[in-house]
Amino acid sequence: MPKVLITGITGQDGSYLAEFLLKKNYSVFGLTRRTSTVNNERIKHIEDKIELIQGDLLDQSSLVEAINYTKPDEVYNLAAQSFVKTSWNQPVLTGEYTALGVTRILEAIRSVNPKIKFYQASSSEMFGKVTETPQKETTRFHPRSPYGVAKVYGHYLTQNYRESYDIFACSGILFNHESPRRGLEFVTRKISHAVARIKLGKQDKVELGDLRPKRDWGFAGDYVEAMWLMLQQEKAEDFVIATGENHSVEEFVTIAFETVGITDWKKHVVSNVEAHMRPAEVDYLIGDAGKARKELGWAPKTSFKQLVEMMVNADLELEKRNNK
Ligand code: NDP
Ligand code: GDR
Repeated sequence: MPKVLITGITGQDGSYLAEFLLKKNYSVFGLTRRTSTVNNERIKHIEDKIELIQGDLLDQSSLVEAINYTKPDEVYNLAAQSFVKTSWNQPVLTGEYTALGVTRILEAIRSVNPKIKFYQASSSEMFGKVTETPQKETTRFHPRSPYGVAKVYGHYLTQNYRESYDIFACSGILFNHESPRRGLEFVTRKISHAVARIKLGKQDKVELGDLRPKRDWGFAGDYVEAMWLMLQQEKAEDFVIATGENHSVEEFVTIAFETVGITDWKKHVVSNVEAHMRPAEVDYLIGDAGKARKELGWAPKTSFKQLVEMMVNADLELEKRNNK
C-alpha cells in the first residue's frame, strides 16, 4: 500500500485529495496544526480512514518528525495562508507559511529520504498582471500580492530542489478551483452561501467588491486528480491546470441567483468596490492546460454552470439544516 502525507488536509483541496487517494488504496496521513477548537469539518466523513499527525509549516522539527513517522512515498504540500486579501494584512506570516514553509518541508524530505516524491501547490496568482493570454507553463510571472510573490518563491524552490538534489518535485500551477467546501471568504462560496440564505429568507442582501474581474474557475474535485497524475509520471515536471474558460464575478452571481429562480439579482447585491479593494488587483486570468491534457491525459469534467449549481444547491441543503 503506498503511503502519502498531505499538508493542509483540513482545507478544501486536502479533503478532496484524501478522498481520492483513499479510493486509490493509499494509506493516508495528514499534517494538522494545533487549534484551540478542532477544525476537521471537511474530513469528518473520512476521519476513521486516515491518520492525523500534529505539525506546522513553521516548525522544522515537526515536519522532520512527521516524515520520519509516516515514511511516505509521496508528499503533497497544500498547506498555505491561501487568502489573497489577507496577504496584505499579514505579509510576513504569508511569507513564512506560503514561501518558507516550502523550504522547510523540502529540507525535511531531503534530510529524511530524498526519494520521496513531492507536489507543490503553485497558483495562477503567480501570473498576476498577465503578460500573455492564455497563461501556460512558460508565461512570465508578475505576481500582484504578497501571496502571489510567496507562491513564486515556492515554485522556484521546488524547481531548484529538483535540479539541485534530483528530488522528484513537481508544481501544479492551478487556476481557481472551487467546491461546496470552499472557505466562506472566497468570492464564489460567499455568493453561493448568500444566495441560498436569500432564497430561504434568512438575509436580503450580499455585499461584494468589484464584479468585473474574470477567473478561470474549475471544480476542486477534478483538480486533485491532476495533482496525483503529476507524481505518477516518469519525469518530474510542472503543469498548468485550468478549464480554458473564464467568467466574471458578475456571471457567477447571475447563474447563482438563476439557480434559485431569482432573475432580478441586482436588488440583492451591493457592490462596494472601495471596501473590498485590494492594493493591486488581478483582473483577468485564463489558463491553457494543453500540456496536462497531452502528457497527463487530464481534462476537467465539471462545467462552470454545473459548478455554480453544485455550490448553490449544497448551500441550500446546508442552510435548510441550519436554524440560524
Ligand atoms: P485552504 O485555505 O482551504 O486550506 C489551507 C490549508 O493549509 C488548511 O488545511 C490549513 O489548516 C493549512 N495550513 C495553513 N497554515 C498552516 C501551517 N502553518 N501549518 C500547517 N498547515 C497550515 O486552501 P485550498 O485547499 O483552497 O488550497 C490548497 C493549496 O492550493 C494552498 O496552498 C493554496 O494556496 C493553493 N492553491 C489553491 C487554489 C484554489 O483555487 N483553491 C488555486 C491555486 C493554488 P487550518 O485548517 O488549520 O487552517
Ligand atoms: P482569488 O480568489 O483572489 O482569485 O484567489 P477570491 O475568491 O478571493 O477572489 C476572486 C476575485 O473576486 C473579486 N471579488 C471578491 N473577492 C472576495 N473574496 N470577496 C468579495 O466580496 C469579492 N468581490 C469581488 C476579487 O477582488 C478577485 O478579483 C484564489 C485563492 O484560492 C488563492 O489561494 C489561489 O491561489 C487563487 O485563487 C488561484
